[in-house]
Amino acid sequence: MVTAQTPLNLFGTDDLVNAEDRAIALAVRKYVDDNVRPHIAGWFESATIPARELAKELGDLGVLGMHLEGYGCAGTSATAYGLACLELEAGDSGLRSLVSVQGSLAMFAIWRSGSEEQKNEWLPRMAAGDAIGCFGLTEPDFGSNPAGMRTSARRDGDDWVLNGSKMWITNGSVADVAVVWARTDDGIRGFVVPTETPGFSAPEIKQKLSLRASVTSELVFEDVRLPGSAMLPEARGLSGPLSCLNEARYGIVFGALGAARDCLDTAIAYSLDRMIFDKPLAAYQATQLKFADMTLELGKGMLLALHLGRLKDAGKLSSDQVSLGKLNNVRESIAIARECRTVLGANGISLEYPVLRHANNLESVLTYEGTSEIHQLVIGRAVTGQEAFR
Ligand code: TGC
Ligand code: FAD
Repeated sequence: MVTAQTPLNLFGTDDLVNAEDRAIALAVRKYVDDNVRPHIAGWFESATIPARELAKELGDLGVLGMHLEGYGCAGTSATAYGLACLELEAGDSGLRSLVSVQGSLAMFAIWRSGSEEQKNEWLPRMAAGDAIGCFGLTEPDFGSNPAGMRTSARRDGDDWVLNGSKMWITNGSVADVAVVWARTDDGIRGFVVPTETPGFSAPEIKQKLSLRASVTSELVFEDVRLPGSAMLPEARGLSGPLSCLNEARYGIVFGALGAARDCLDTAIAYSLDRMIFDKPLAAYQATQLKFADMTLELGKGMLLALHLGRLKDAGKLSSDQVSLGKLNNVRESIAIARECRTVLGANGISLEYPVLRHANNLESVLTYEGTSEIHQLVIGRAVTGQEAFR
């Protein structure tokens, strides 16, 4: 009998992370274990989350916009941010989504492209979790191809008037501020929209079978009048929103592995307890072959994530490289989650265990922030020089 070790311990990936980043990851893991795990199945089942309370707690934990500098943000390494995403998603993809959208999309857009006035008004409150943000890019008819967006902002004197709608927007109905991308006479521009502005509404999307512990909404703009100062001055064209997506996709490279790790840990523990034909399920070769293959994919994904983290910390990470990580790690994580579900048999379909919840969540993760096919096409373009999107 040998002493068992976890899949990631076998890979020794902890040794690739410095003490400071590891301590941050452990603090996030403890927060998730103490404050999320006891409630998550109930939140998922009822499709309700205490978003405001969670945002405040996550602000206190220091993970909102944690890799940004200044304006109340923690200014950690990119690797620490990735590891935090991993630990949050080990709890639930919905929790990581809340943090991704807040920090990597809404806050990052303002941090990178906003005026000093916009940064000072929103970033400290968002970092503290006192204000929630959302990011409106996708429209009902334009998801993978945001260049076709129809939402428009037209000048009226010094003001802007916004009309149109966005679809599938995380945090939409609970947000205090929406970063909205719209077509103008000057191309695609971003706008900082306080959600209390007349003409703004955000009906929640119901009946989701995935990311149930996350608020997803439509955004509707009916003659939403904004001051001239609402536009993000430094974001011009589609590269404005796409640059924000790189940040959130990077978090998902790590995050998805958290869900996979939780599934694999759960399945291994279950198989050790579950007696089948008079011996533990873990002691059958067919089971161990599954675990060996899943361990390899989890570990390889972690090595890729840490490599991309190092590149990002060195300021060298390209958007094509982010696509490598997003495609591989989400695709492998959902495969791991589904395989782990088989190990649990009928118990695998119950919310008593996290496995099918993670698998269902990963269906959204596979689709948002660029579908797998879009990332395949990005990688295809990188290695052939030929565009195949259109
Ligand atoms: P294309 O002509 O390639 O590019 C237009 C301009 O953008 C630049 N660019 C990028 N810049 C930064 N980062 C990137 N990743 C970039 N990709 C392209 C490009 O250089 C160009 O700049 P310029 O200055 O020359 O104008 O654009 P395209 O229309 O051909 O589209 C390319 C494509 C298909 C890759 C892009 O549209 C795409 O990524 N589509 C997927 C859309 C997507 O991912 N949507 C996500 C919405 S947000 C979300 O899902 C949040 S869920 C979060 C959660 O809950 O966790
Ligand atoms: P489509 O673009 O219609 O794609 C349908 C299928 O066609 C996919 O399989 C796709 O890969 C494939 N396809 C597309 N183009 C090609 C091509 N050129 N070649 C071959 N196949 C192709 N968006 C936001 O802006 N903000 C958010 O906060 C946000 N949160 C989300 C939360 C959830 C839970 C979900 C599910 C989505 C969220 N989204 C958000 C939207 C998400 O980004 C889009 O769903 C995604 O970009 C895909 O767009 P679509 O759903 O319109 O699919």
